[in-house]
Amino acid sequence: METYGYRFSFGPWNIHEGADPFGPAVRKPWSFTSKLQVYRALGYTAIQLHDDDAVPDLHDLSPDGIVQATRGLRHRLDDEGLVAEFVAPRLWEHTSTIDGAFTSNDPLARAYALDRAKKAIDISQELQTDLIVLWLAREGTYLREAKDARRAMDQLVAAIDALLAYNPTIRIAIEPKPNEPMDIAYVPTIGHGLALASRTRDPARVGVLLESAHAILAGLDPSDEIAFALSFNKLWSVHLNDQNGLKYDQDRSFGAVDLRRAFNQVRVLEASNYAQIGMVGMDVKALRSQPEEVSTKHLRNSIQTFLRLVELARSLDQAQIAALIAQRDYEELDWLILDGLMRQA
Ligand code: XUL
Ligand code: MN
Repeated sequence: METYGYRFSFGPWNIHEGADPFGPAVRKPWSFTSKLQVYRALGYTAIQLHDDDAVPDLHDLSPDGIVQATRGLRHRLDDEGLVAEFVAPRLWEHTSTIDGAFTSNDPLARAYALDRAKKAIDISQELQTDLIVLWLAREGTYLREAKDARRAMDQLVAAIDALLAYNPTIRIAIEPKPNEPMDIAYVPTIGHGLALASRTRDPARVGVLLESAHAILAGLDPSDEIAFALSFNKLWSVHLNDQNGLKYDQDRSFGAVDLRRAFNQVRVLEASNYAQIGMVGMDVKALRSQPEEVSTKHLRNSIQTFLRLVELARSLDQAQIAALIAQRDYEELDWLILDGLMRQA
């Protein structure tokens, strides 16, 4: 497969059983091993991992036990020809983090979150990746008056500082999301992520991961969010996918809802040579209706759409576009893009 220099990744949670808040799983679970076995065939060379994707029983293991278990995983990744892109502490499922992790009102919960994030860093070191992703899932409120939003920012900075101090080489990418599971999240956009980064002890080691659906849920255009992060040299990963309006987080295949919006994300990544900067993660989920034996097609579709849009971006006549912009003939430019998208179809 010609990938034009791009490297693609996804996480084991992107092959899933179809459970939603209103109904149970509808597909048989795949073993972790069987997931690893489909990566290369689908065109993916890297895996994204939560800490407990890497070491499922991390709560029961000593620090040494975690290192041993991670080493075993690294051999399995080597065998499949895969590298780890990042490790993300899963700070939203444990009972300790019901009311938040780093911003919980309970000091014991905050200590749990910090300890767990340090374990994720230990795992990342064994997997030979320096990237830690923080999706601050429960850092926000259901009820405004229940927390102090200003204090929450200080708590987030203190937590990130503690992680940066724990390991002098890791980089932390914040993945913003405006809502879900919380009603209102404290770090909803790339701008918030970067502002937070600037307050830490080592801003050069704190960047962002942009997820298309999260930007759309915030009412923003994902390609502008990507460009904003790129302009600060802070786009360290992406979760490309798609989203039909301001609904629940859908994680649709990349480009499935709005092909032009997808094209613009690719166009902006292309213009900054992102292939040399980071990997292209696909945070996509199969529709619940999809039968089990064909439940990885969303991963195939996302990569194919991305690559077709790279071809379109590279085929456009930049001199012609510059001339149309100079003439302010944006209708003709509109047609050039629409025509290109329809030809790709
Ligand atoms: C949540 C989300 C997660 C993170 C991984 O909406 O996008 O998949 O990306 O923890
Ligand atoms: Mn994501």
